[in-house]
Amino acid sequence: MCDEWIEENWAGLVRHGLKVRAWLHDETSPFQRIQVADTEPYGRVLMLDGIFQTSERDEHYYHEMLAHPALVTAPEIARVLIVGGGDGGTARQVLRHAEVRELVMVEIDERVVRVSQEYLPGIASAFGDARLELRFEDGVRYLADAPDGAFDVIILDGSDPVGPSRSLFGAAFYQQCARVLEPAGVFALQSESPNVMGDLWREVQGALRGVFPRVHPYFGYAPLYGCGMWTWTHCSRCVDPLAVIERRAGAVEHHTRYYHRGIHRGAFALPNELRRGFD
Ligand code: SPD
Repeated sequence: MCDEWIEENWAGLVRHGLKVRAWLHDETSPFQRIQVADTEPYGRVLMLDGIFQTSERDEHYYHEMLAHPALVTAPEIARVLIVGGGDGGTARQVLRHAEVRELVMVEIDERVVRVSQEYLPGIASAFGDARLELRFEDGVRYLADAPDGAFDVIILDGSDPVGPSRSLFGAAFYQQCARVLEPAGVFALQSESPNVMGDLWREVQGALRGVFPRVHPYFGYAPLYGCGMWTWTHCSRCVDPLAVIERRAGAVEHHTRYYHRGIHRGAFALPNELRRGFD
């Protein structure tokens, strides 16, 4: 048994450590450092540039909450785009929906996908799905070149604003997402935690509100990210995030470990200290 810890240090403010059973992988790709460790509490864990991304034991909280609220509320879900998401967990959830006919996933770093396939095969299990087109390129450039209204749903699954994810934060990028989204579509993104990262959280919400008429943050767990409480945000021109398409939600609930319609409704109830700015 090795007596080591893998630790995330968030902006010099929070340290979150996991007891390591074994180190499995460590490389530096052209974009970032990629590490995988087998840990006591969460099984295998993927870390990018020192930031925890996903783990075998808690990935479902994050990936199910990122994917399904958008996919059970958007009027159409035939054409879906994921920006980021190299571990494959979000793609796996999106592809649970039979109505998805085409999923384009744009990940800048091919090594994240390959390392995930090797060490996290349960999370990276959907890469063989015939509906998936995997592109290794910069999401910012991909969106800049994409035609207006090309996707029914766009999902942004990036890291914190460090390394290659930095350009996926801010009004300029959200504006491109809005343009490439079908007018009645839904854009969903991971939007950090109001705990500890309060300034970043408010910045992201403010930028989204400058671009989309409807912006609804929602809450859940992401134990691996140290702050416990995590948020995602449902953005659109006109879609009510509580108007769930029952048929779709009912079908996906057979597969999910965390997400269901009750969780969906509760997640959009904002804590008092945050909801005031959203009235
Ligand atoms: N604090 C880390 C946030 C990382 C969010 N994205 C994780 C990618 C999982 N597919």
